[in-house]
Amino acid sequence: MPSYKLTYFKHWGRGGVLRLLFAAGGIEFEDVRIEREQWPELKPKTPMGQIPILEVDGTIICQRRAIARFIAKKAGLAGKTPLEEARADMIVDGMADIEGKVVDFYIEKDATRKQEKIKDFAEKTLPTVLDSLEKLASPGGHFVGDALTWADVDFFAMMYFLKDHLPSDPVTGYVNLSKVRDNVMSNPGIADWMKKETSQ
Ligand SMILES: N[C@@H](CCC(=O)N[C@@H](CS)C(=O)NCC(=O)O)C(=O)O
Repeated sequence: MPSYKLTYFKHWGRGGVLRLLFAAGGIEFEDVRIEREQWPELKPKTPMGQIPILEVDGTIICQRRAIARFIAKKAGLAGKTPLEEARADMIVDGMADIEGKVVDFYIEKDATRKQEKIKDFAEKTLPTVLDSLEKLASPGGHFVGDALTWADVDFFAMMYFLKDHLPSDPVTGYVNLSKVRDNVMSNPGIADWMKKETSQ
């Protein structure tokens, strides 16, 4: 059994989905959550000067989606065929398209500008993506086939983050997407993990 050491900041951000994927697969890992003050010392030791990083038996990989795809494969959540894998990638890459705007409002320091950016994101950017995703999700609540994949978990993780930063829950009113979220939450490993995460 390889050893896995995941390093990220304490908050949800780009690391939340990775922790969830380990939990969904019942895979043990070392969950290292660093303080901001520790970052300058660690940065030069990372492959691309960024976290999250995952150390697998001494080899370090970075880039959130590469790490997530790797864990998904280990957890049996990458899709059952090459076509299913491509479809899961498609959903994840579709959500990656809006990440730049999320980061943009998240790091905005000016309070007025921040609110303007959030409003624009919540009213224009996000609905366009969610309308597409609603059509891509099945009525049973999966993006790929009829079983949980990392695409569902990635969607859940993004919505979990956004719920805390937008004026209202972005998934309200989307029937299929609400089911995707419910399905992710009813995975036993994720349900346990979220209980721990929200009690911290
Ligand atoms: N494309 C990278 C982006 C990683 C990234 O920007 N990480 C941020 C934290 S969320 C970081 O390392 N910031 C500190 C820095 O760049 O010095 C990924 O998806 O992993």
